[in-house]
Amino acid sequence: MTMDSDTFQNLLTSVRKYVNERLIPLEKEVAENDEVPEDIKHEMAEMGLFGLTVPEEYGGIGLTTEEEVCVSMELGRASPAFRSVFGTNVGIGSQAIVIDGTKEQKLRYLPKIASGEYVTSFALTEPEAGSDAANLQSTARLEGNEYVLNGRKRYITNAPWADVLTVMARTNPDISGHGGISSFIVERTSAGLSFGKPEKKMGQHGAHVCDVIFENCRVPAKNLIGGIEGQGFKTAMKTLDRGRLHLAGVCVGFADRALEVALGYACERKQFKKPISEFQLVQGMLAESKAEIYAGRCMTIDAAKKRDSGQVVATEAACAKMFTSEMCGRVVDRAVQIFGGSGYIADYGVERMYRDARLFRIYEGTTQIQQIVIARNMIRELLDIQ
Ligand code: COS
Repeated sequence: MTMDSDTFQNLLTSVRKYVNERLIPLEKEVAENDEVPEDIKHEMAEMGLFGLTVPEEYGGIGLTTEEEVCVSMELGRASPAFRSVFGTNVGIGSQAIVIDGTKEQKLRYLPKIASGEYVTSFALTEPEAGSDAANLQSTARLEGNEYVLNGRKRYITNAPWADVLTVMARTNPDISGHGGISSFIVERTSAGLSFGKPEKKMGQHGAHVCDVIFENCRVPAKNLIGGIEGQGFKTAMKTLDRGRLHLAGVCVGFADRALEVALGYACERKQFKKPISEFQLVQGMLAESKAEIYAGRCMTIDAAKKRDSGQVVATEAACAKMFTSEMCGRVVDRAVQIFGGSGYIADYGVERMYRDARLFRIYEGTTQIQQIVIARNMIRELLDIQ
């Protein structure tokens, strides 16, 4: 169900206020401590942020994709670590259940995901299967009324404190490609489940990733997502389509913030007896950034609208993720350039933004994977017509 426009505008306004007044002032502290304070997590739960995309009948806010990307553009303005607190619940951690879960699975898990009682993770990537997701090697063998999972997942966001993970594993070892993969809901308390140590990362401090290890991990058969084996890869791809749009919104928001910071500095900083914003080469950087952010915003909203109208948006989601993450990298790079020497110094903040933005081009599918998705879909469409 779509929210009425006044209620939605109120939500956007309160998220923007929260980002400006509460989150942005805490960015430095979060980066230095590598930790988002507990009270922030509680406030986010109270605001309903964990349940943005969970349907209302399961306790969430049930935003449309278009509404979701508008919210992610607001949230994206703050350090990505903040969004990461609830980002997996809103995006890839919950959507496999929302999109393909059985009624029973939805009833059991979604209300707790929406309230923030359960934090979720999406466990697809493995040490030997990152971009080539259909080649994953983790196994799930049916024994009585349980699946026994073995394998290792890598760089799993929020895994250090995830209560529930959606996990892709191979139920049929005779099928080497995507057809042998199924997806599961795995609870943290499952016997045989353990976690690696949190990784030290280049940026996005405060957001944590680690390995997830399955050693004869026992999962009830009823936790097979959708109750059908062999559908796990497609569930993951559909989940990523929505996740990539969410992330595109985040990239637009983050780029917008970087430009705001760069513009403010350019108007303040004087060289040759006048603000550097009066120099046309600086203006060129500001103008290019503005136009690119506008393009990214329009593209993301258009793709989200198409998804809401029922269209398959694998191509559009890949275009939006690719364009906005690359665009964000360029905008943040220009922000550093406008700051000059200060851009390289930690105290000014843009140095952190530069490191934080680098991950956007990698996670939820690298730019090169988005290119493959886009090109292949174009070729398939052409061959279908012929
Ligand atoms: N929605 C629904 N179904 C989809 C789909 C989508 N978005 N994308 C692919 N499928 C289906 C295909 O239609 C195909 O089904 P059929 O065989 O029944 O026709 C099946 O899934 C396999 O698709 P495909 O042949 O394209 O799979 P490949 O293994 O060749 O490649 C890529 C798929 C490379 C695109 C995929 O592995 C991928 O996205 N990798 C990156 C993973 C990623 O983003 N990792 C980041 C970590 S998760 S945060």
